[in-house]
Amino acid sequence: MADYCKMWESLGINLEAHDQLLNAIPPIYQQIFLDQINRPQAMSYFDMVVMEIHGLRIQELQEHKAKGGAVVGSFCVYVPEEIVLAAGGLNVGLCAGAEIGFDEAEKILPRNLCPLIKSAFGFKMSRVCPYFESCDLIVGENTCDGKKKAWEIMTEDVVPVYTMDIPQVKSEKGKELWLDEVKKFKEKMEEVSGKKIEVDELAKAIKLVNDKRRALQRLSNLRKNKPSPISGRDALLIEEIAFYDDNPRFIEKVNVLCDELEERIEKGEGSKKDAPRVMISGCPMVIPNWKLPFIIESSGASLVCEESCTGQRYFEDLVAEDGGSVGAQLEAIADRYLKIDCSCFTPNQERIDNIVKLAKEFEVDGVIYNVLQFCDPYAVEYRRVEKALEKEGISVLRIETDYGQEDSGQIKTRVEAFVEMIS
Ligand code: BJ8
Repeated sequence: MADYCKMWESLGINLEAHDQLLNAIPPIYQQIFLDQINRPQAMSYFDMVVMEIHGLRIQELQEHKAKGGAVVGSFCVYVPEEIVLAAGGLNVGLCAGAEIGFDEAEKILPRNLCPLIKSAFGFKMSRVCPYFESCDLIVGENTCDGKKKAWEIMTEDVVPVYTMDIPQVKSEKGKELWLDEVKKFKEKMEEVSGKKIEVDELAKAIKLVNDKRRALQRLSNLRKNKPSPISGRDALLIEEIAFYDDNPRFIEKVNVLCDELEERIEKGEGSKKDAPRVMISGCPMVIPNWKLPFIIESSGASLVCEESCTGQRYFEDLVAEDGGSVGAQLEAIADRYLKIDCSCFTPNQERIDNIVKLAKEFEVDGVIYNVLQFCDPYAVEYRRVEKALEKEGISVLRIETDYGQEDSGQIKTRVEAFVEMIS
């Protein structure tokens, strides 16, 4: 990696702690990703992105800022990136998937809190995330209770957060509220960027983000083949990278990969033909939280789909591209985003139906339901998911875990037994 120390220093990064973080990734990455046999060659681009995770992309963000562009950090797929782009900004996902800085975070947050939230605080408070330090605006959202209260604390004690109010019910009133929030967010982005959002810029941004989602849909659809031409952990990695990579380059590289995967399908290459097919459903898995996918695949299953915000929920719906005015485009954006079936909504029958639909489409033999510790919405919704899958004769295993490795052995034992049962 090039020497980025000066850049990190200028961002106020704690270099010592940051070195520890960066040194921890290569051995894990080697074991989980690089040691796989017969990987698609086009994965080399995504390997480079991970190796340069705090280097090249951060440099690009600084160059963008030097030209007057804003960088916006967010924690949820509900934040409309089209609006950020149309204001000349770049959006980066700030969710964090490691236990870094938990000691710091636990000074102001309860210990018994979802690790995703604690990790976001930990990365900021221990000054090890150059994405966080590059942001001109941090956008939170009122989704689960943990997050909505955490943004209050973050604003008071750490860094100001602009919070979007997400309705809890998809009623007519809920839709109105959400459209209003989308309009307010447009105004906020105009204020941050000093640039008025015009119809042409917004149309381009909608098309660009749709193209990114189309590329991810293409990748996802190829995994319906038997055998899947790509491992689940590689596909998940790409879904994670979608949250911060340069959009045009990412789209091109995903499509190059898909071309290669189509050739592999013709040759019958991919995961073991007789491996049971598994879908993960539930909480997001953000870099570098690869624990569960790795356990599933090293237990002999083929992971073929992620019903998650780092997965289908991020790319399955597109924004209509035919809006002829900013008002119509904002409505189209609001419509598309309100289709996201996060478990924070009630009622949430769409998600239950979608899980069953995906399980059938991907012809899975079983579903592994992934709950991050202390995540009430996904933990409680499990009951309805389990009943719906059982009705269809699809087996499901619920795993509740955090970002630590202490429970890996126990999870592996349970996953192995499940994989054997569905084989
Ligand atoms: S749209 S899933 S990205 S809120 S895991 S912090 S729900 S306690 S991340 Fe999410 Fe948006 Fe919903 Fe998706 Fe809370 Fe659960 Fe933690 Fe979560």
